[in-house]
Amino acid sequence: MNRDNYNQLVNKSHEISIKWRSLPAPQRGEYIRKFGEELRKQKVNLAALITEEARKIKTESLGEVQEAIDMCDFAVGLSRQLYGLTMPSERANHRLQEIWHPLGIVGCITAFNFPMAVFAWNFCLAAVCGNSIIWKPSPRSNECARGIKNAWDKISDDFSDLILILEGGNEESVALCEDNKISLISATGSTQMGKELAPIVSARLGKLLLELGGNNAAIICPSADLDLTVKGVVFSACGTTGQRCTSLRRLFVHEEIYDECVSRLNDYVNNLIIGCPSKDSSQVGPLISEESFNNMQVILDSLRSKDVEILGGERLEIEDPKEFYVRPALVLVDQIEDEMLKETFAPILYIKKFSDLKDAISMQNNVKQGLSSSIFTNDMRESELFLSESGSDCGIANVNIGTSGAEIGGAFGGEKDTGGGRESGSDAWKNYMRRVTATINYGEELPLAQGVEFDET
Ligand code: UN1
Repeated sequence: MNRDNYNQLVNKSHEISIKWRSLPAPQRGEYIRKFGEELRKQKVNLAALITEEARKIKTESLGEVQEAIDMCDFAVGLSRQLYGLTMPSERANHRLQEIWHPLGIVGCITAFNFPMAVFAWNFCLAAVCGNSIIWKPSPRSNECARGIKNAWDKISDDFSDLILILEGGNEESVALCEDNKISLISATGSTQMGKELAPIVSARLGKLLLELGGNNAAIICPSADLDLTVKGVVFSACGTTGQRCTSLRRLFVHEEIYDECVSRLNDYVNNLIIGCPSKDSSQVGPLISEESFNNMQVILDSLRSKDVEILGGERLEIEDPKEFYVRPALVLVDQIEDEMLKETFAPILYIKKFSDLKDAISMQNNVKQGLSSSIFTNDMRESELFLSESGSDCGIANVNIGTSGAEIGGAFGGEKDTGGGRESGSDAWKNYMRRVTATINYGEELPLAQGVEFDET
């Protein structure tokens, strides 16, 4: 990495952040509104870049650009809602107030699988909150990053530098993490990546927002509507070729409906149209790389060596021989296997029978990660238990929908090895600001808090 270039980039980002933060927030929102309009105009072309680089099927690529547009709309509204609380003071003629200010520069590290939406989660909030952003995209997503930057440059007048891209790999990520001038590091990727980067940021007491690995589970109860359940499960497990952090990896099915569920899931998976992601008909595209394919096969081989039953999982030699198409694997386990406890970024779905819902919830929670979870049931007692403090320990808990495909309006993220961060909707904007608690005395006396006396003698 060229240090001079890096320093110049950070200086530019700092300079623009000073100009940008002095604009009233609703004016910042106006820029984001225009950015959203530009993304709408370019939606089809931007989606084509995602399909090109991330190999996502068309409808999912369009959905990802839509997610970025939705974030813009959300942030425009937010630009008039960066509220601070006013609290009653214990002292006469005093007022306590919270004021929110921008942080400065946000460093944003994103992964290959959501090359635009996750950036939009971060940028839209960071920008309305008054920050500039330096974006280190995945080395596999540089064209997507450039596409987004071009859209911003078209509408941003003098504020083009609000988005600066730092292309590269681990070295560039580490440089951002080490740099005191980067107030917040928001990083999306594997748990391993998070564990490497977090100590660097923490050593300088920098702020961190982590969205790391998941090992998401769903529970199917006897009362579930199996038509919607099967569709929800297959989309979550096989959609995006199992390469979402929210992808479904583990399924617990009640014994009463186990055989029927497995047979219907297997039929659905066998009928999936697996093929070139730019074809309208394709439902599942290839894996991102040979390495991903090999990782998947290592896990399946290890299960086979223990005589675990696997349906599918093989490579499909269709169309371009350089692409790695696979049939999603359904792995029927009698007991919890070690392989199930890891996140393999590929379409492998472990299926296990249960008889007691509490056991299913405990198996679901008994992994290091804590991102997303679902229950399929029409029994209110079961769904409420799942959502209660004794239920799912994840940041996302769904009823009668799969684990993936969250809307932007809610806070997105998870617990434990998932990193604890919350991005996107709700009050995630607070991560991108610093809070000032102001106590204002508008009286003529100086009473001290807690009744402390300090009188002249
Ligand atoms: C990710 O895979 O890093 O909920 C993000 C979802 C998408 C975002 C996934 N909206 O599946």
